[in-house]
Amino acid sequence: MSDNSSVSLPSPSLPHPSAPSPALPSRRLLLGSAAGGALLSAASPVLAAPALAVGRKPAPKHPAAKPAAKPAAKRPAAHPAVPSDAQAAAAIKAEYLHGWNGYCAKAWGYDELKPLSGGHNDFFAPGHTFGLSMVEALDTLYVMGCDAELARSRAWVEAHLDPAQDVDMHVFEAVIRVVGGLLAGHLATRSKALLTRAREFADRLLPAFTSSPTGIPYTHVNLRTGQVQGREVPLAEAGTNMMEFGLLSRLVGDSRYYDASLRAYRAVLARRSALDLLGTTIDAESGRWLDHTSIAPNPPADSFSEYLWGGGKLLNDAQLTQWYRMLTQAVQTHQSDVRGGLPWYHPVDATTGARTGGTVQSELASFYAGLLGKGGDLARGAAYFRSWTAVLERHPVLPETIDYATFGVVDCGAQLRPEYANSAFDLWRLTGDASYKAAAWRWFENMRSNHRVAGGYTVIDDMRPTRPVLGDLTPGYWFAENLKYLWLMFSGTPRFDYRAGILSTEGKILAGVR
Ligand code: DMJ
Repeated sequence: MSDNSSVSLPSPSLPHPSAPSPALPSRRLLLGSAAGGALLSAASPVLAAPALAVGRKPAPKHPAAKPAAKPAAKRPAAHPAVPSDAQAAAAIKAEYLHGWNGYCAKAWGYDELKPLSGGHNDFFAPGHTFGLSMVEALDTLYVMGCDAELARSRAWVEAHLDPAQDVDMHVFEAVIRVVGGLLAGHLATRSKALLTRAREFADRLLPAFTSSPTGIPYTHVNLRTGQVQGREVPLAEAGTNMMEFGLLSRLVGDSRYYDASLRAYRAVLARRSALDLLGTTIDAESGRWLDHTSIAPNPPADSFSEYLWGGGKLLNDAQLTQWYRMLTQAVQTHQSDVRGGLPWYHPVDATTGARTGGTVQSELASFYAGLLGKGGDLARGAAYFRSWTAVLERHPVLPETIDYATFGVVDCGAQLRPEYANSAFDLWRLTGDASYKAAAWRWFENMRSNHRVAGGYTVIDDMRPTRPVLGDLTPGYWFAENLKYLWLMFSGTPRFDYRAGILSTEGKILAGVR
């Protein structure tokens, strides 16, 4: 993908909670604020990770205003010893609570924490809160046995979460984060109020689907008025709703949510090329492709096929599974690349199959290793996981985007993302292979060494310098995903059914919570 401009995402018509990567389009690249702040000790009560700021002054109260010198980024440890499961689980939980306590202390009731400045961030719209980090955290708190924290969050959500705010809501993010979070919270706690709230949200999101002539959802809908906007729809946003909407339909006995999701899938799949490939962006009103590039498994295509597999599994729907297999086969046939024995995926013109770009890959694509494994192709999944592990051998944390021909950094952010750990979890669950636990532990150590600050965990704006430039944000998904995958791998918690559990793209446990 030498010429990434060929796959650039059309600008959304509304202010977007995500910002485009300079190299690959990303609908979920959350921005931290300007650099600043000092990394503090990464010590944990159980496993003393090396302190990073020996002799350093504590972080100033508002470091964003005046970037502080930071200690050197921890280079990847050769292969750190993996502690016992019990020790690892305790360390993982301690770090989760470190982030959680930061949120509670400085951003309680708001969407997201800014752990350096002690401020907060409105994820969906300025001046509006959905208590996003709490919603994202509900089922993680449950499986970690943090019952007091869960009760407090549940009470806030039940009392204060308002699904009728005058907000132009980003439908994709609202479905995977809010509807999914509420459903997972309901399954974990049996709270009827959480299920009711999930349904209220879904009802207010539905006009994005039902008022679309094709059934492909508009990107935004006003929760209060039902007014829709955003007809240029990235592929993943057209399809990443089946797991939440299908489950909701089943739980409340109302097929409208499942039907809306299926109609959107049908509309997109009917427009696949003769090669069974899909483009990147589609017009919700005309059904025409606005960008013919097949960019999977990179964003913004990534979770479109993830939800065909997940929906098929969760809803026992053979049609969805069959679509997953068809699209996956096409991507393997037309987009596979191999460098140094490692598999990668390059973009092609969906109609002709001609290669349209060079060798750029988004970190977000690393989820695909686990998906390939779950979809039945363990060999390819394991090989793609090795590709990303090789990148981690080179860099202390995974950059947002790399050039897979050189492993060079293309986008130097590191947005505290969970995809590599997600794949480690999926592949470990499928195989029982301890090497995935070792890989996940190493990833955890690198995260703890590089993203931990006194106030919680934060994104990195530039991971290239030996003293990385920190951003100032704990993304909501950090509470849903990163440490949940690790916890489930090491804790052996009885609160999760390891055989039957099914998680959404946002790490929500939509089946198998006990
Ligand atoms: C999360 O919002 C979800 O995992 C999504 O599907 C892709 N990745 C982001 C975090 O990186």
